[in-house]
Amino acid sequence: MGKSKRPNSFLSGLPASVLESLRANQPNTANINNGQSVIGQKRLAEELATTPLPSKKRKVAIEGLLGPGYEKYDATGLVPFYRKPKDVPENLKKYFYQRERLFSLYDEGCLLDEEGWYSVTPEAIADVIAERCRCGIVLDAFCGVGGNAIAFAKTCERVIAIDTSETRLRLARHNAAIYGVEDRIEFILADYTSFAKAYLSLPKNTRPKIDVVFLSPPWGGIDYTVSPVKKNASTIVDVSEADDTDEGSYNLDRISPIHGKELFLLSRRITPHIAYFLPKHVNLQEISGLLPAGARDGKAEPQEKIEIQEAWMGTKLKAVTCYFGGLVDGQEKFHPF
Ligand code: MGP
Repeated sequence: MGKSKRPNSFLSGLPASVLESLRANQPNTANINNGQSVIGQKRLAEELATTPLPSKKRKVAIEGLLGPGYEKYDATGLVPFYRKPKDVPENLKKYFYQRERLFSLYDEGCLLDEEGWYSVTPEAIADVIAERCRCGIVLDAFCGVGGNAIAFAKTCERVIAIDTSETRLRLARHNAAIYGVEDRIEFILADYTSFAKAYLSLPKNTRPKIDVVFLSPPWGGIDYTVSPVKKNASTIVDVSEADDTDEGSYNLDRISPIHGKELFLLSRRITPHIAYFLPKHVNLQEISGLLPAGARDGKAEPQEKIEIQEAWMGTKLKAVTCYFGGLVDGQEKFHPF
């Protein structure tokens, strides 16, 4: 995989018309890397100003977790930083006990909001994915609190990290600063589908190149393993042990913000090199159906394979990553970077 030259800013490489179109679709579209250009920063400051003033004691407790020199990245106070199980809400306790698997540097002050706690990719898994995706520019379409973006920053020259939540982007940048990689990541507050459509509206030769797209979308909340069976909507089946032949396997229509197949097809127009992070019981027939029929049934050249990598932690299967294009071992020659 060739490394591309590191650009100053991905957003600034886009023409004004695309930025306009992004803003029209998502009023908060902004690059949050540079303090001056943060559209949401003023609003955030106003929100903070309306919250009750902390007591003296509390003030000491929420002093910047990042320490002096890092104030502009510090998101201390946006969400609680838990040190002891007794302070953690009941619904988050099981994730808190795994905190050092999520971020090995958790104790240095990593911050997660509720969605982050249950959906961040554990660091060891994120590192494996990032190694496979080693390239020039990787786009992390659903950055969340930054688990994958931080891992990509260790293997790729540049990371474009997109999320619709300003809070989560700030937490991601804070966490990236703890890992010392914040300057390799460009955090963009936007809706990925609007972003992708605006990007694709550019003439091909003027688009800043994106080598790899990583998709780790919302799966439908913490109950993603519990699926209503379609033929009997009143029956709930626990599918945590299901395989892809079970009627309870996870279907791509449960992904948000758009159907998982549509999300994939949109991303494939950006690059053939896609890594798609999905539930352990995802319906593999559906995954195979993501490729055009000719490419998978021997009727067209080149044949394309999909590689499914299981992500285990100890004895537990956590999720799978589906690789496409040149990310599949042995397929680089059909899909050069
Ligand atoms: P889990 O099944 O909720 O956790 O998520 P665990 O600890 O295996 O649960 P248990 O009840 O079986 O013990 C497993 C992993 O899936 C998490 O660590 C996340 O990396 C990932 N994950 C979970 N959710 C709900 C999401 C999601 O909505 N989106 C994405 N992208 N990843 C998720």
